[in-house]
Amino acid sequence: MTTITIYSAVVCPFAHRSRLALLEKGVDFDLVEIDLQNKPAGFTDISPYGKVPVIKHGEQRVWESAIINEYLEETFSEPSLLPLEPILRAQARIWIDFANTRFVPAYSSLLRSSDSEQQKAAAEELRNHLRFIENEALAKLSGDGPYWFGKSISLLDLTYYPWFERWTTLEEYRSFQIPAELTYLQRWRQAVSQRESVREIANSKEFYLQRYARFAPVPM
Ligand SMILES: N[C@@H](CCC(=O)N[C@@H](CS)C(=O)NCC(=O)O)C(=O)O
Repeated sequence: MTTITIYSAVVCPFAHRSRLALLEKGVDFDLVEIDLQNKPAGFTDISPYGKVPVIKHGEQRVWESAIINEYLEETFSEPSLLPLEPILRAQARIWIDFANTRFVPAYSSLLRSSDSEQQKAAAEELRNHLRFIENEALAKLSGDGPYWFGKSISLLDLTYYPWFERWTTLEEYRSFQIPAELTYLQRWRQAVSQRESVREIANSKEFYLQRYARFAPVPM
């Protein structure tokens, strides 16, 4: 069987998404850890944008974490990580897009900005995004189960969780907590953190605090 190789960096939340998808699918894969500060010569032959994650599957390459995860979903159909109904698949893609275009940029801007006004604006935006996820996604889609789509884990959970594993960096460097009243979100985070796949590759709070300190400048 053609094996998959994933080029990853342990610090990278995007690569984390695709490693989780591989683990949830139970696919055999080889992991190549890339030092992003000192990329191997010729890395762009593998990863045209020079970023992780990228996967090699036989002669083929796929990059961009959300696209990789959909490729894995289509290539390894069991266990399925997307709902079957077209409207729910559309919902899944809407929320994956929300992660990439709104949630992650607000998160990064809060952590990375050195300007206290920008941080304030990013914190407000991120808080609104969390409320929106609580009310428009989890409250409506998760029903009786703890995951995004209820009782079964899906690509949605894997798409967002890496940023929640790193939340300690926002708590420590930006005093930004997930509001306690967002109870669906708290339940979701707890349930995903207990998945075998998640636990298998989880890193400690100390690890993230140490590795992310340089991305979190002190406000000017
Ligand atoms: N949109 C990309 C983002 C990937 C990304 O930004 N990866 C970062 C690490 S978290 C990277 O490889 N940075 C190296 C660089 O830009 O030189 C995805 O979803 O895969």
